[in-house]
Amino acid sequence: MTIEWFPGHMAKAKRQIAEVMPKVDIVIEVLDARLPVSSSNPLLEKLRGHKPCIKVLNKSDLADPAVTKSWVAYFDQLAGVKALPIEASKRSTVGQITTLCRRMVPNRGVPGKTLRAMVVGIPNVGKSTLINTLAGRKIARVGDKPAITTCPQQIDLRNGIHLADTPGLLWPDIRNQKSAYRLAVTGAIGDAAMDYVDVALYAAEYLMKHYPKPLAARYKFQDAPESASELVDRIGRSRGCLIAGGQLDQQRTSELLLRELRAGLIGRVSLESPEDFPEKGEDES
Ligand SMILES: Nc1nc2c(ncn2[C@@H]2O[C@H](COP(=O)(O)OP(=O)(O)OP(=O)(O)O)[C@@H](O)[C@H]2O)c(=O)[nH]1
Ligand SMILES: [Mg+2]
Repeated sequence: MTIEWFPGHMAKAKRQIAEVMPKVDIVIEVLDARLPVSSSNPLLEKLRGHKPCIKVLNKSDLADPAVTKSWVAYFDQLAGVKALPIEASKRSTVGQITTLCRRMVPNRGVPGKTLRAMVVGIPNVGKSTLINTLAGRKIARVGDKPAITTCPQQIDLRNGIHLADTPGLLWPDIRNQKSAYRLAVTGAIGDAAMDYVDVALYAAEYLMKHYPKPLAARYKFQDAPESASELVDRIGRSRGCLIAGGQLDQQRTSELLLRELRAGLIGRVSLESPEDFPEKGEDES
């Protein structure tokens, strides 16, 4: 299901988070490690005020490890913030969140003083997977399509920490064109919302610039293509994505490229790095 974020939904989501915020000691913000800024919503910074925050860089298995490292350094500089790369389904990586919570809120999480945390993030970023791993049991529904998790719950992690599952849903902030494209590349905003061919061309151009070697290895070419459309054309032809008359099936090729990129088949790819910010020439209104 594709979420359509209407002003009414946004106002409700904001109100729900604002209501829970005073009741929590720490915020666990789930971001996509491949695009930690584009997968955040700046509103959260306003809502959390001075509350400590762990920025969890999830899906780090799909992200470029060197870029993830520079994101951790970037976020760790911010007051009251610690960043942690994780894979939400892996207990070994998720366990560090508990340790960090205790360190960042030292007077809580002890007998008689529950440490209260809230998981927040945009759709499909891995909130439910993370909550299930933290709880050690299946509590929240996990889906591969963006969908709204309803049904508010308080989860006792049985280690002095209580978790509010919902409301922690924020909408992706797509006022910035680049953010919109990056989110679309990962599938975080509904495929219906953007033109597949456009998104694939954006991905192709980005990969040519930042990941030429893995790209050449995956699609087996010797000389680099000269343009994004040439790259898409070559991929399509080599995979037999053609329509009558031997013309390229652009739609099918675009889907193939995005599917393989999202599955990590082109390698571990990050879509933005700290050096990209602040971005110039963008409509930030
Ligand atoms: N590769 C990879 N995939 C992940 C990871 N964490 C979650 N996913 C996948 O991402 C998709 C979304 O995960 P969910 O846990 O449902 O995300 P959510 O934030 O709860 O989504 P909504 O309920 O729609 O807001 C699922 O297909 C998960 O399997 C991870 O660390 N690595
Ligand atoms: Mg969910």
